[in-house]
Amino acid sequence: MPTLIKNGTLITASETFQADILIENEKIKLIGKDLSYPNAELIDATGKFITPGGVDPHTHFDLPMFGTVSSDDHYTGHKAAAFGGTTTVMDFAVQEKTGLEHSMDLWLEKARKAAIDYSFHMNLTHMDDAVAAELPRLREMGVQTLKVFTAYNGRLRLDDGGIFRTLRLARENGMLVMAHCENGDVIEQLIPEALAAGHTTPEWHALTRPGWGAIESTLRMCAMSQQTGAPVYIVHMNVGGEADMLQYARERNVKVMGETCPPYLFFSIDDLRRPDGAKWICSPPMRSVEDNARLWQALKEETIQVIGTDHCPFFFDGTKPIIYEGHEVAIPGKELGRDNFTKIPNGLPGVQDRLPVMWTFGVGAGMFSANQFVAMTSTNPAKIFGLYPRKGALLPGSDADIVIWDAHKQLKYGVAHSHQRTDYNLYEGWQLTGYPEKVLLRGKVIVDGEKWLGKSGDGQFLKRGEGEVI
Ligand code: DUC
Ligand code: ZN
Ligand code: ZN
Repeated sequence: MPTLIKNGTLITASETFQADILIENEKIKLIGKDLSYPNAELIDATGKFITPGGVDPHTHFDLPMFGTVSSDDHYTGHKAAAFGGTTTVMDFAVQEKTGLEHSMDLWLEKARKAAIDYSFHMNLTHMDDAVAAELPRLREMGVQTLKVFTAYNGRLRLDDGGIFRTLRLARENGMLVMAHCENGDVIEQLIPEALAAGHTTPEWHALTRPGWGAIESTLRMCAMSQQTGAPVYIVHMNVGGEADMLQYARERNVKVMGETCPPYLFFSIDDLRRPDGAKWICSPPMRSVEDNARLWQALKEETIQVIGTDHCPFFFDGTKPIIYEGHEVAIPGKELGRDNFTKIPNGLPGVQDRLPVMWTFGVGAGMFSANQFVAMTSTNPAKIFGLYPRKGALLPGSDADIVIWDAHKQLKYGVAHSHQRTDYNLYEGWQLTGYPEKVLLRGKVIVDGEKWLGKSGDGQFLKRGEGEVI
C-alpha cells in the first residue's frame, strides 16, 4: 500500500522546505505540496523534520579481535543503527589468503541476518599479482573500495610501495582507496618501550600512537594520490593536523576526501586517564581538546566531508551479562586488558549515537547547519561510495529511506536508550534535544518511537557503482 507523509519539513543537503512525500513500491514517488492519494497510509509529520536515512560508511560488525569479537553483529548493529536514524551501513570484509571473492563470500554470509541495507569495503592487507588480477571481479561484485593501513606492521599494513601500486590499480579499475593513517614503524618502537618501563594503563595506548604519525601519514597518502591521480578517502581523522594536510592537498586539487567520527570531536586523552578509561580505547586514539576544535572547524568549512562512526563495540566488562532482546548476553571485552593496554580490544560503540549526538551538538549548538548535517551523515557518503541518488537523497526515484525527527524531544541519553549490544555508552547522561521518531527503510516503518518493527533478513546487499570525488 502506498504511504503518504504529510506536512513535514524536509531537510536535504542543500534545502529546507515544507512538502508531502508519496511512497510507492519502496521508492519515493512524488514530493510536493498538498499531495493526496486514495487509500494511502497516512503519516502526519506536522511540526517534524524529515531527513534522508543516515548512511554510515564505517562499521565493524562481528569483527574478530584479540581473541574476542565486536559485540554487535549484522543484526544487532543494524537494529541499533536504525533506532539512531541510519538505514545504510558499510562494513569491512577481511582479506583472506583464499582470494578476494572468497573473502567477500564469507562476509556476505555473516551479513545474511541484515536488518537494514548494507555493503562492504575490502581491507587490503596483502598485495601481489594474484590480488591485482582479482580487483575487476571485486568491482563486478559491487565492492569498489579498498582500505589500506599505514600501521599494524606485519598484520594489516601495506608498505608504501604496496599502497602506491594499489592506488594505480584503483585508478585503472575505477575504485576508491580508503586509508587508515598512522606511522606503524614508530608505534612498533614505542609500545615495547612503554611496556618495559611498566606503563600499562590506557593513556599509554594514546601515548604510543603519536598524532604526528597520523599527520605525516595523511600527507603521505595525499602525496601518493597526487602522484597516481587516484582519489583517496582518509578514514577516522582524529588529529587537527590531518585536517590541515587535507586542506593543503585539496587546495592543490588533489582528489582527497576525509571522514571523522563523533568521539574525536568530544573526547581527549584525558578520558583515557579516567578509572574507566578503557571505554575510550580505539585506534587511532583520542587526542587533545585543540584537536577536537580543529576537527569541528574542518567540518564546518567542509574540508572534511563525512561523519562516520568506526562502530566497533566491546563490552566494558564482558564477564557480566546484559539483557538483549530478552536474553542474557556477555561477550569478552575491555576487561581483557585490565593489566595491559595492548590487550584491550580496540573500538567504540556509536552507530546509534551518531545522528542524535551530531544533531544536538552540531546543528543545535550552531556548529554547522542542518543541511550540512544531512550532507555529512547521508548525502556525501552516498555520493562518495556510489549509492547516490538511490541513497542519501529525498528525491523521486530514491529509496524511501526516511527519518522523521521529533526535533523538540528532550532526552537524557545513555546505555538505557541504546540498542547497541554493549554495557556502556560514551554519551552517558548527556542531554539531547531532538531524536528520530519514525524510521522508514524502503518505505517500511522499521522504528516507531520505542517500537522495533524491523526484521533480520530484511536488509539488502547494495552493489555499488563508481563514486564521486566531492
Ligand atoms: N580501529 C578500531 O579501534 N577498531 C576497529 C578497526 C579500527 O580501525
Ligand atoms: Zn582504521
Ligand atoms: Zn575502522
